[in-house]
Amino acid sequence: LPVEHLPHPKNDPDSIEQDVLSKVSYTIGADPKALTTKQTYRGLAWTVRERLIDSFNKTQEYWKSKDPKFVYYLSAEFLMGRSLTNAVYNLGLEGEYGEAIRKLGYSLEDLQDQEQNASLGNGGLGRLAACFMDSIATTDLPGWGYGIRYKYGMFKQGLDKGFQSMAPDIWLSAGNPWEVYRPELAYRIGFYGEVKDGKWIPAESVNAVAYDNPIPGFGTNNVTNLRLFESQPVNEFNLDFFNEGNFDEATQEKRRAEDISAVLYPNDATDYGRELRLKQQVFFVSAAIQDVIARFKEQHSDFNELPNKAVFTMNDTHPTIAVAELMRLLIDQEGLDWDNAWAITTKTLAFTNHTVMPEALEKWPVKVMTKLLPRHMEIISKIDSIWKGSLADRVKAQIEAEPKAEAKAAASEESSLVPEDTEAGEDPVDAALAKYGIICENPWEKGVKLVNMAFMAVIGSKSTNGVAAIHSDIIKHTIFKDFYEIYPEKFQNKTNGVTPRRWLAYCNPGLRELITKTLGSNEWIKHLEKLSGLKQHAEDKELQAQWRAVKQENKQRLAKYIKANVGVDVPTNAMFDVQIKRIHEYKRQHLNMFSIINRYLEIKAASPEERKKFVPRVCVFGGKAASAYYMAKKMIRLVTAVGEVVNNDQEVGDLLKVVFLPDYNVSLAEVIIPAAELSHHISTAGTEGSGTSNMKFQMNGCLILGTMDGANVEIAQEIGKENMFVFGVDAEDVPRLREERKDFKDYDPRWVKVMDSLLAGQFGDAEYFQDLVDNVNDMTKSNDWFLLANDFADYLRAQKDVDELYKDQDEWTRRSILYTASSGFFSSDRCIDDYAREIWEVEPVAVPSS
Ligand code: 26V
Repeated sequence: LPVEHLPHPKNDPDSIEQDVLSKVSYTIGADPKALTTKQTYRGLAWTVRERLIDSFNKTQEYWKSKDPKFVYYLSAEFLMGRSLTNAVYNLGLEGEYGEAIRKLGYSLEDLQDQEQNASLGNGGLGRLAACFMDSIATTDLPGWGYGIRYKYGMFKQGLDKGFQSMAPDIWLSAGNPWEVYRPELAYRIGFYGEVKDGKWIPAESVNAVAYDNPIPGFGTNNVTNLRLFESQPVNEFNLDFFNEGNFDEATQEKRRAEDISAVLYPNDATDYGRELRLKQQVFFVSAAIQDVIARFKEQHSDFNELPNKAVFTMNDTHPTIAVAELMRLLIDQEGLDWDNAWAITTKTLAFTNHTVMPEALEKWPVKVMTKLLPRHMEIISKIDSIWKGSLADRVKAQIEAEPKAEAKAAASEESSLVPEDTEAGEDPVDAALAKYGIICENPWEKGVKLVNMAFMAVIGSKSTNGVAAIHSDIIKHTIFKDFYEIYPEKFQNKTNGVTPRRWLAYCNPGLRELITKTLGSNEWIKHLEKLSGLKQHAEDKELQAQWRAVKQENKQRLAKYIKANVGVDVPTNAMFDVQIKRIHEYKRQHLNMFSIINRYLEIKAASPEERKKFVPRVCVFGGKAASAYYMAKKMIRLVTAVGEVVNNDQEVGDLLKVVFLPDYNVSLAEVIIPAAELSHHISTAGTEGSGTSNMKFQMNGCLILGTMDGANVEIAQEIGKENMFVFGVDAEDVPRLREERKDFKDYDPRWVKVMDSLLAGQFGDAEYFQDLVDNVNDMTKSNDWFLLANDFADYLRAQKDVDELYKDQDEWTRRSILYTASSGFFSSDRCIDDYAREIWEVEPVAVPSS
């Protein structure tokens, strides 16, 4: 076949323009003489798609010829956001496309707003996966992502009289030019049924069908792949049922199958344990592993080679069924024996933990697992009994080695396998097994057994890592203590990073140009450590003035967005103070709100003369609350309720504005972050895995007000702690402070005033806010688990430091430049390189220019 004569797309502006008109006519089916903005976007996107596919094909072909080791990133979430701008810039075609679009009468900005966000994730974990895809492509690593093509992504959030409202995210309604459907690539996934003579006969099956999403790297020819699976019925339609007049049953199999990839679980909080969610997990994990094995077998026959050709990263507990699934496929399908399969599995899988919050560590009821996945449950039981045997032996050996020590005394030792909370008289072996068994009893429901997925992942993989230095340290000594003692070499840290393309170069064009001009080149976009060259210019008044001008322009853009979306006029000479993230008690948006209420009360109490001394602030919030998370929803209402009062108070005027921007998502973050001057990362120390927006704000020269938690600790190291606004208790003091309670009336008088104002109904419905107040005060209830009352006074002290510094704009700007200059370490390119060298053992393979 004369494939060499296939025309490749041409990249000069005229050809692109022609191409867009052709796509608009023949792919979109629109009239090129009367185009809407939306149609133009769609036609344009199709032209970009062709250019992506062109490089994608070359990359995959080249990799196949080289047969390198690949990393496979298994993640239930990929929060990709929009693709157009990112693709055009990463392909290096911004000039050509810019001109072509101008000729069509538009700007890239007009068109990019037409694109729906791909919101296939909840928050930090999903966005991290998306940043990793960008860095894997950019650093030329042979690596693919695997996940689920949810029909409905993260819900759309609205405000209804100040309360969160929810609507489905119908993101595919206008088609999706960024994916390539592969109907011929389908894997069978089984559920239920029974195991007979060691063979599993599923009672229900679906097809996992592939969609490839090409991921372009920046400054490279490489275009890699995010392969997402859709669940389809094996039998589309049952004609027999139909002929009997039973239409519902005729389509039942189809509906049941489609349910699996229908919705992203919006539960960034509790509510685990649903059978459909376990189905989703095994669905995409099994499809991914089958796919990798199929490609492996095209070129190899000896499975002992698999660990040299493939490594899977399990992104949190969601894909950890991979341990049992890989074992099952190797044993039942490929005929390997247990020991051989186990050796391969534990060299091929790696596990990343993203949170220590116990509610988020998935534990599946043995009953659910046995019913849905009987063969997997057999395998898990065997893994569990082998592990328990070895743990018991080690505990016994440890006790025998210290014959005089009582079990209880031994338990208090730092290096004991016996849990610290072992009761007197309890058998220390039983205590260790009960705490660290893969299968263990539900502490809240006697007799109900659970599978601890995180424990299985640690046992079944070659490495376990946390996502920031402090977090990796905490998991070694808390949730995974015994595992760490037995396998210290398995534990690593990989501090998160974010892609500087999307989160600086593309979302903040003004700053991009200024940085490039100052450094004399744009190499920093691919080598972010080069930003450190800005340090020597931090005191340059000329640069400071230009730096401020860029920020001012970005603030104006955000002010316009605020006016258009929530109708509030905000003063752009005020400090833009931002907290955007999922709404959670541990992230403490309410602590921020209490300080805002305090500020409001202080302004109200001040004389007109004193009022002049206040630094005006615009406080911006954004974030979604999980539907079942009662307290998080109240926290949203607290923001809007205070906003309603403050924003309409003539006495306060432009000194304080409080806005909640609904439907926080990736593209909204791209508008907010470049405009922010102060951002809040104020979780109770020890609770936030890493945080990644802190890095995005830092890159964009936004100062940070934060606790010594997650990656804040390392950000403080990079910029110098004295340049960050740090407050609050340290992680190691948290357990003690949680025990040592005092009555809230004994706390700072400003705290008491804030609580009183809420309970007096100064911000509306006092009754509604009662349990929010109780939650951080009432000694008989939650006991202020996240230590808001405790940290409040120090938080106000830090807020005061912020105000003082803002009055000195030169010093503020110097720090802002320093933040950007010190952000090189937090590039996801650095993070991916660390993973590649220290965990994955995968090397770059760059596609040569043809
Ligand atoms: C968190 C929580 C918190 C308490 C209620 C139950 C619950 C359920 C799920 C989660 C999220 C767990 C996974 C996650 O998104 N972790 C985030 O991962 C980011 C990327 O590593 C990291 O920056 C965030 O700190 C971490 O929360």
